[in-house]
Amino acid sequence: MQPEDIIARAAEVLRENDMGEWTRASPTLYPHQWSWDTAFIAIGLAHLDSGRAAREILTLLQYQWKNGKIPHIVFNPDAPPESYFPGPEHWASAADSPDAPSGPSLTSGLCQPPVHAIAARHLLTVAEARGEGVAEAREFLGEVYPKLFAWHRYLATARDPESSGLVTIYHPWESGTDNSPRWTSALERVEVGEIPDYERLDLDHIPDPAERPTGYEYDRFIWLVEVIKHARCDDTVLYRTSPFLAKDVLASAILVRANEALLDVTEVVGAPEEEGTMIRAWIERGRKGLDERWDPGLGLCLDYDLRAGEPLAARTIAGFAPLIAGTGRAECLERLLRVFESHAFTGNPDLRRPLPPSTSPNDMGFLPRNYWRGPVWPVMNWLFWWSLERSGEQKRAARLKDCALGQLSDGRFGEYYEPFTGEALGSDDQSWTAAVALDWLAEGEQPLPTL
Ligand code: 2M8
Repeated sequence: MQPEDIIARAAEVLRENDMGEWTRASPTLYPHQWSWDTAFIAIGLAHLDSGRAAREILTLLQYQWKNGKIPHIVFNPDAPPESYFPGPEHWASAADSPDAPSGPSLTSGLCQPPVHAIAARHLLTVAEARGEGVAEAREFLGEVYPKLFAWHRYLATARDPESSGLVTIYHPWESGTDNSPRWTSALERVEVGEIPDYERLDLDHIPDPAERPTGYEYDRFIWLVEVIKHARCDDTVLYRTSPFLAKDVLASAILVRANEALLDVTEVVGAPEEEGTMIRAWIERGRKGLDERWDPGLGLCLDYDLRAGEPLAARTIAGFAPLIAGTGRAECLERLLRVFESHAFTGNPDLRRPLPPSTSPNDMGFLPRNYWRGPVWPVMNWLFWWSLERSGEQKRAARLKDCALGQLSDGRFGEYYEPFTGEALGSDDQSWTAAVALDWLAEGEQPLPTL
């Protein structure tokens, strides 16, 4: 496929998944609105229709919880019954939380990595570059700023009562990298209580169950949902009771960058000076927190299990968190780049393309076809490309982008890809895959379609 065909197909995928004011994450496997998918989708949509991109984010924010939390799923009331588990019925009791948005129960009680401010800021960058819609983009930022500020404050307080600079999660789904070996030992320590009978509806939408998490993992996922519902999603209670309590370095790194984006927004919207001061402090604290989780032996940054009181050793893409955060320590960045390009990651000679596998082939938990345990994720390629550009690594960023686009020239817009063969896995026509392809290609010579 040539770039113009990739653009046309990517726009078609987003059109097919367009539900009016929001976009489903994929046609059948994920018929609802997901939090961090929304942010990436808006980054792509910005090139096709800036107003629609803004509405994508605004729709999600309508369901923001009173404490600032942006829920990880907003359920589509029109999704076919039995299309996704756990669906809205399963989360219904989360609506009992005093922090839940009023109205019918339409959200989960979890959250996901905070890419939203990066996406919101991106809308203005795209408008400025195109010389079109700048006033509307500024107006949009004025509307979302207080909501994004409340979201980041929630993460900096309720999700970090230790003021460590690192975000605490109660469930692997909150990390977005659900069954990654990052969480294996913490999940092993979870003793599963009584869980309702459930059916794995996800397995109906993919050709091979080996591409999805195992039953062992799902039992733990579902048990943790029970624990969270039982605590009425109360952060203070969960700090006491959740058997899974971990500091997530990837979400924390994204938060550092999102805070930088939010700081830019404070200038655009003329936010109170003390809010800018708070955001600056969060950025500094985040970088320091990541520094403290650096493992010199592995040359990676490690998550931390608060329950066990120990680091969670695994070689996964999350280990490159300081690269994403743009950490101040030069020697750490150099070492990270060496590890990134070593046999353990993109330098593995057996890879179809030098793209980062979600888990290193040298990690014990590596499985090349299984979800976050090995496959390459286009959306993560985008995050690394974007981070490398911001770290002044233009050449490396360009190489990564070319290889990532080469992978997408199969036109399938896979959710993830087998790293050795390049086969598309999981869902086809995944919205965030199409969105990042559009963002990569939008600056080229090719004319862009409208949505
Ligand atoms: C995957 O997660 C959902 C649960 O949230 C699932 O497997 O059912 C993850 O890849 C997550 O990061 C992503 O946001 C979601 C939708 O694309 O799918």
